[in-house]
Amino acid sequence: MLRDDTIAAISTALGEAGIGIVRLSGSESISIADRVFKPFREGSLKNVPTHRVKLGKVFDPESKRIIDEALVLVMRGPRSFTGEDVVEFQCHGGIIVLQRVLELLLNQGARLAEPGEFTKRAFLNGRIDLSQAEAVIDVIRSKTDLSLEVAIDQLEGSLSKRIQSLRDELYQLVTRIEASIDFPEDDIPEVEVMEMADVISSVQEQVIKLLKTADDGKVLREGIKTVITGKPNVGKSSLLNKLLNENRALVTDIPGTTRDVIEEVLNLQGIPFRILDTAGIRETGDYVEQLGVERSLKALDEADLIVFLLDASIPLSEEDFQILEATKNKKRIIVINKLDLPRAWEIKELSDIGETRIVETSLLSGDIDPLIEAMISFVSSGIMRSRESGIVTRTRHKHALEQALQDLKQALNTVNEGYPVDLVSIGLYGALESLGEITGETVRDNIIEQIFSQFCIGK
Ligand SMILES: Nc1nc2c(ncn2[C@@H]2O[C@H](COP(=O)(O)OP(=O)(O)OP(=O)(O)O)[C@@H](O)[C@H]2O)c(=O)[nH]1
Ligand SMILES: [Mg+2]
Repeated sequence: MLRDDTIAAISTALGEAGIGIVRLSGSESISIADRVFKPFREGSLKNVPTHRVKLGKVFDPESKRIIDEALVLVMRGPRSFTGEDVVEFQCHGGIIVLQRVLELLLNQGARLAEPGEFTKRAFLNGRIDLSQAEAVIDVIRSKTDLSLEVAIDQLEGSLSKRIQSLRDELYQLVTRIEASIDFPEDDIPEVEVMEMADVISSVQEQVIKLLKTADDGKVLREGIKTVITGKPNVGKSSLLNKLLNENRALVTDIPGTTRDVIEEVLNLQGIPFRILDTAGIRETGDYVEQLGVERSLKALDEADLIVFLLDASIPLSEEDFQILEATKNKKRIIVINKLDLPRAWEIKELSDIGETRIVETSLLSGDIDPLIEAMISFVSSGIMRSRESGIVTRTRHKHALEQALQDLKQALNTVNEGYPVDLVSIGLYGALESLGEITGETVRDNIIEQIFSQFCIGK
């Protein structure tokens, strides 16, 4: 694909709004923009200094019809987001207006941008590295203040800097090893075995430290998948509604009310919880309900946290024990509900629940603060810790760090076993390459394609 052609896209969300932005990037940006724009005051976009705004009319050069009034912002490369000449049209925020302006630019020779292509160019032109490009998506998709904070941190280069400094340490070591191999007669002292081992284990420790943050990082980026489960009619949908403080899901006294999975995001002290209300689990002859139950079971399987509801007012049943068994290896909180009604069983009848937290409440008349507290304590301590030391949020980064760790272990082994130093450098090169995948120095093209395809058009 050509990299110096000029791309265009609508960069704001499509819908009615005060303003909407159409963006151009590439060597022809300014001349293309100039052909469809007439400033109210004299002059043309071609001689506008960089980072200046002009107010004027956007018009169709063929029909001479005016399409909109707009503010046009010119940012000349390399001092722009993409590193190329960029022009932004700040138009009125209507769908048709923006589409007409975009069409004009395409007619004048721009090409419609692919999803994420602006950010991709920023990466390819060295304005940001790959982990920063990924952070751009994370900023856009942040679900809570805390997720945003971590994403901005990464965009500012916190992860890149840490990875870069680890790579620097390894590079220096490799260079010295190679020098001692290449020029033995030049009297460069062989790198001391102890010193090599020190450097490698220090890098190794830092990689381990980063890896430890990965689970919390994933939570902040993707949210904690929290599945509300239990047999029919125990109050699952009532709980969802109470957590959200709105009547999101249907609640009736008919068992089997919820058929499909309902998902909503809930922000608890900055931690995003993706709450899933599911169909009550039971054997059923109803085909549609059966499909719902299958979805519930699948959700249980993928859950990070399970909130398992039991009805205190009716005796425990076979279904309750089956769900108890099915969730025993998962992180879970048991909620005993309907305590406003006479109690039909006692907690001790729930044999073998291990460490599971139990919360007792009435969703009809009680409060759910103890449950919320249990949900937060399930995650927050780790997250608070890792905020201080930078944080790994992506599975891709986690895998690269794990690979680097393997290579470092191997390198350390060869040192300790007294193998020739050139064998040590093989492990070090492996680690360098794995770490470089995070920042994008050594990453394969298909991975880059895959990363940018997750973006929306116009970003
Ligand atoms: N008395 C009493 N009734 C409750 C309580 N919580 C929920 N209910 C009632 O129990 C019935 C079932 O509530 P839902 O929230 O629909 O139960 P569910 O688990 O989602 O049921 P399914 O979707 O059928 O699996 C409704 O009539 C609720 O009003 C409670 O704490 N006390
Ligand atoms: Mg329900």
